[in-house]
Amino acid sequence: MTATWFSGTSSSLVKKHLSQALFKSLEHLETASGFTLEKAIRSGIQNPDSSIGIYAGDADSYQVFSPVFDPVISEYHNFPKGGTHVSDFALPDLPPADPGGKYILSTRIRVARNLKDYSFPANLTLSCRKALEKKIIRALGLLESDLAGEYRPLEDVGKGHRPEDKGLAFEKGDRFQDAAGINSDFPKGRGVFHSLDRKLMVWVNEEDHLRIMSLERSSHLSLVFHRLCRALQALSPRLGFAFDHRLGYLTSCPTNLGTAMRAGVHIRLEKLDRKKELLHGLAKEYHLQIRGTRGEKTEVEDAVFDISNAQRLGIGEAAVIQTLHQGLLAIIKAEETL
Ligand code: DAR
Repeated sequence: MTATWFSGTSSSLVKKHLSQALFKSLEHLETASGFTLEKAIRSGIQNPDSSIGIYAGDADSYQVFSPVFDPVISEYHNFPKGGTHVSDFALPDLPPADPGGKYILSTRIRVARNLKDYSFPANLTLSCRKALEKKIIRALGLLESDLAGEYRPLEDVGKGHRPEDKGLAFEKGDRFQDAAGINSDFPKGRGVFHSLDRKLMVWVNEEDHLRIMSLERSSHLSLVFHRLCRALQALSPRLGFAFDHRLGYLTSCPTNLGTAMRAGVHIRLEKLDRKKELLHGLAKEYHLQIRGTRGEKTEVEDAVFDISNAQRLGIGEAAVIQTLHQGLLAIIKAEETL
């Protein structure tokens, strides 16, 4: 299948940057956990409509297969060869972007994290996934104060025995993640943690080992961000996140490298909904991504947009939040002026 893929058509970045000769020069290599280039690109081979087409099976993948990953990363993130990533969580308090709650319905900031000493989700055996889940549950159980909460295995949440489980479960990954091996043994070894006020949520063993989310029904970006920082400060020493001085926090999909952070709001823009070119112009100016109401590859419903940061790599976390804040102020001003 791999041989025919090279002669076929695909819009993915990995197809653009991986020649058959380069593949042949790397196909015999294995990472520390036995991951191969063929496994890394199997999603892109099975889904020619992939935009990227490659996933990492462990932190080592980004070194061993760097002749493939690096050009994909440079093009996707507009990241210079030899570039480095510096984390910066020092965000000053910011005033709520929409104090009256006229436009912004909710704010959600999530980061992806993987543990450096474990294979990533595309390359996990069931026993490793379960051992990893146990390690993460122990760390989550030590969260204190407003971050303290409860872990629910996905196998239980999916059965719907408890009314309070409603809305907790995450879905099985899409066909791209399926082909990558990320969904293997679903829903075993997976689950959701939530603080008692549900303003902190953690998905365990979804596309990455952890998806840590701080969220609330307000436009108070810095309050949501500082809650996330407190959770990261508590979890990081106990779990040991995979981090690289060039690529930042290492993730399954190269699109999430760097901060591995998506910070966004659900915002109702009834006038800009009829002036989308103006909205997209502002998004471009403030490096924002506009998605449909239910996220990636969905439609806008009732003029509610999902607007978040587009930049991930080569920028600090504080700068991402400040740019998003300025962009939201500009968008709200435009909505009010129309
Ligand atoms: N669908 C895969 C990955 C796209 C980025 N989205 C993620 N990682 N959720 C593709 O290669 O198109």
